[in-house]
Amino acid sequence: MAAGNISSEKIDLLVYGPGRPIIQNGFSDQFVLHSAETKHDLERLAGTAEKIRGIAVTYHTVHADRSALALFPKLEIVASFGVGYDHVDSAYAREHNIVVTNTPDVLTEEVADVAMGLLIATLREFVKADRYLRSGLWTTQNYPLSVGSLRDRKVGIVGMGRIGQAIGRRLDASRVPVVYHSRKPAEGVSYKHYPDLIEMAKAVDTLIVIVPGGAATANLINADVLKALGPRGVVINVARGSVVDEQALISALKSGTILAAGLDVFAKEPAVPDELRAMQNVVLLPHIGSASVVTRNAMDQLVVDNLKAWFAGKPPLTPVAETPVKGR
Ligand code: NAP
Ligand code: 8YV
Repeated sequence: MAAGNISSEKIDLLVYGPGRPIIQNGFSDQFVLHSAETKHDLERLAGTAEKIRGIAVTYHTVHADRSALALFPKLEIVASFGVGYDHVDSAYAREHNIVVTNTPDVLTEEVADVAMGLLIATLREFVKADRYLRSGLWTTQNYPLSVGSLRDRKVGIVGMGRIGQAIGRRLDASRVPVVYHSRKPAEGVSYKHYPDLIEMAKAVDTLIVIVPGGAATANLINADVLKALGPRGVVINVARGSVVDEQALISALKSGTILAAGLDVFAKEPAVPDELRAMQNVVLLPHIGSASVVTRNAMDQLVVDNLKAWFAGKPPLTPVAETPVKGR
């Protein structure tokens, strides 16, 4: 990767995706900011594209794929908002000496809170119970006992990285036994590691999915995994919709192959299949894992800080594994 420009020359940046005030207001007048909300808008940039040296990708539904990145011959850095960057072509970036950064750590505890909340809401039927109260039914009869409970569960976490470990800490505090699946054992983690996901699914009754999206994890949670999980099975997905075979999940929920699911992410966001929306044994959230003001502000600021560091000739703060920065 070439060193960033530290002269007084203006630096052209592109904000690609929805506008985010902390990012848009985060730069001095040494920078010239351009914007494109969608991939279609990139075509409008015409001559400007040739000047762009840094891009802030501000949402995971905006695709910074090969054809998009190829429009920017002088591109040095793509600073992506969010820890997951499956929507950014990091292989293209690596081939073209472009550094990619993401926003790890600042959202870890927030997302783990949502995973834990979603698990409890799914097991103890919070959303259904809320609807019951609002409809006035409580005045005639107490809400039925929930079939699900955290008390008799064993959880298999799929992905034992930063967020997986933070979820594990919450389950430890709730005295719920934890095991995990990942390709290799996680350093410093004492839970039992299952290199084979089906074996783990057979050994537990609850899966919490928190791996990256992308080709390597596409449909990782498939019909065989759901069958192995069994009729008490609960799936919580806070990773990416692509990680769970959505049709297989719908079938498993309908047939009683598994008991219930709590989903923060979907295959084709913001579209959610009608079949899921009609089910009573699911809790559905609109991808809100990190979506609090405090955490989103911290993520925005990390996007800004990565770009500023790079153009001050310093190493970026949080480069992704595919584009490590050497010798800055
Ligand atoms: P991380 O620290 O990089 O952890 C990723 C974990 O997944 C590691 O344990 C890794 O272990 C495992 N993994 C990766 N590829 C795998 C594969 N093919 N099969 C099995 N395990 C695999 O990432 P993180 O910070 O915890 O974030 C995880 C993901 O959560 C993000 O990439 C993002 O997609 C999602 N997320 C969602 C929200 C939300 O709003 N719902 C918010 C934040 C993050 P190995 O490499 O050993 O396999
Ligand atoms: C964000 C996320 O909502 O960090 C991630 O990987 O999924 C969420 O925190 C999303 O990335 C916003 O683009």
